[in-house]
Amino acid sequence: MAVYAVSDLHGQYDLFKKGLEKIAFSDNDELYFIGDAIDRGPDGIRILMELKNNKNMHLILGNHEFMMLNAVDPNGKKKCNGPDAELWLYYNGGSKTFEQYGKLDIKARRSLLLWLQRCYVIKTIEVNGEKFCLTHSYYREDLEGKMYHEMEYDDVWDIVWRSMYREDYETRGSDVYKDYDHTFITGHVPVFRVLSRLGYTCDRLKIFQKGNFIDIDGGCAAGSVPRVHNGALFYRLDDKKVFPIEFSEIGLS
Ligand SMILES: [Mn+2]
Repeated sequence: MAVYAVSDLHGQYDLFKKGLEKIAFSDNDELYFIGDAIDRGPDGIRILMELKNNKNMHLILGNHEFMMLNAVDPNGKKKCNGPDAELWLYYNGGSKTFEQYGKLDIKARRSLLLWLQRCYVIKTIEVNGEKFCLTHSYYREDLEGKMYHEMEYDDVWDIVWRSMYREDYETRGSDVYKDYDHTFITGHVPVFRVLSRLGYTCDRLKIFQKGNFIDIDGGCAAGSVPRVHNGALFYRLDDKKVFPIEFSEIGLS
């Protein structure tokens, strides 16, 4: 039995399946998806449905699921007129997700929204005596272990949008991790972008680590781009082994 994490696949269902195959994921294993399963890529709703339908798969919310929850009709109607609708549909690749969401029947849409509302935003788990804090991006001690529906909009916003590696003023954060003894597993900012910000080039698909902060965002938001080392990064918490899956492995590159 092993515990895995993956994040930011942004609708790349084929990479998701390839990754599960590569790690030989079984009923005895656990998978934590650390946010941004949807948007930009082709099959986000399909990834969400698979996470929802498997007892040993768990979603920690990302800013894209957060936008979706605040964009679509809360009762499952095929409408998108919530406060984040424009931000989601036109600026963050949500239109593809909304189209697929609309193909579900109203019962399935309601059930999906209920499930999303019961997902955690920050969750700490213990593997081999080591504490791993799973969060899409930021951390606040007072918000640990809360489900989405138990939190205020602004508090969720802080966790899923803010980062010490974002460049825009609005979402820029500081190193909130260094005062804790957990190992933080996060996504949100693609590793190649973090590296370029720090003045390094990204020579292959890999995780980024600084002290107790780990970023496993393989950069699927960009889709398959020639000469960019992006794809999925499955991370096994038990022994810290990384399983990279490049777009070329599903016939794209
Ligand atoms: Mn994100």
